[in-house]
Amino acid sequence: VDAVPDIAIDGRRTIAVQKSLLEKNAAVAARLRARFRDAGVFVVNVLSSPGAGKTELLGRLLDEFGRRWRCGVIVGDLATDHDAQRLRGRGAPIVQLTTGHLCHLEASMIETALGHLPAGEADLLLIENVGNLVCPSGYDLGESLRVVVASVTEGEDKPLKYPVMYRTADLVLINKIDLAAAVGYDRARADASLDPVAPNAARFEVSARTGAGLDRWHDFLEAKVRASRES
Ligand SMILES: Nc1nc2c(ncn2[C@@H]2O[C@H](COP(=O)(O)OP(=O)(O)OP(=O)(O)O)[C@@H](O)[C@H]2O)c(=O)[nH]1
Ligand SMILES: [Mg+2]
Repeated sequence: VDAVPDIAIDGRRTIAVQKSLLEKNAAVAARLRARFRDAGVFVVNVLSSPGAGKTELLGRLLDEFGRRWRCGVIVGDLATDHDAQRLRGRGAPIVQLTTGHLCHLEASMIETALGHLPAGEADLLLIENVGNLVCPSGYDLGESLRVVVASVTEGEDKPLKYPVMYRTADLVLINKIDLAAAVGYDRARADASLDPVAPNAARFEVSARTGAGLDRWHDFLEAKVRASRES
């Protein structure tokens, strides 16, 4: 997790509190990471702006893996259980976290949510974070893989405008590629925005709607899960 830079707003400095919150979160995340490692659980934290397609992509993933792997899903939203309802019946238990005013998930919430998943750990735990390109980036959830979903309808410059989020990504899924022509998506400009902030993150173009590109993403994930089991 990146250290939060010291920022003066109207001459006041509030960052010390943020730092201590992040330190507390990091300690819980470290505990979670050890627990997941001991239990052999591979954990994916999925982040994006609202509506980029996190739930749709997770639904597709469950359709592929839900009956082959023991999956569990934790979804976070400010309000409603809409995402949990969409994901139910696809081969995995779902826990919906509603955060009220909080714009991100924290490691302690994941610890609590684990108590609501069936006994015996999963092979693959999927976490859908609250839709937000800013707040969730600083909060480690003990994950093995951090996936940022960028949809083509958001504008190609978003990685440059929200660099902290993209800097933490292990993988960027460029979703809604079926709409690329309709919105005049400029691939070269998108790459030029991603290159400075996420040079080492894998990038796949996908469409959760049509299924285009999903095989590559699913194969990538399967290889990661298998590699983590062998290590
Ligand atoms: N055309 C198209 N629409 C998509 C695609 N993926 C998702 N959508 C649509 O985009 C809308 C938002 O998708 P969600 O899966 O709810 O997005 P989300 O990131 O989970 O949204 P929040 O949880 O609210 O942050 C829905 O109407 C989806 O059907 C895609 O690949 N192509
Ligand atoms: Mg969602």
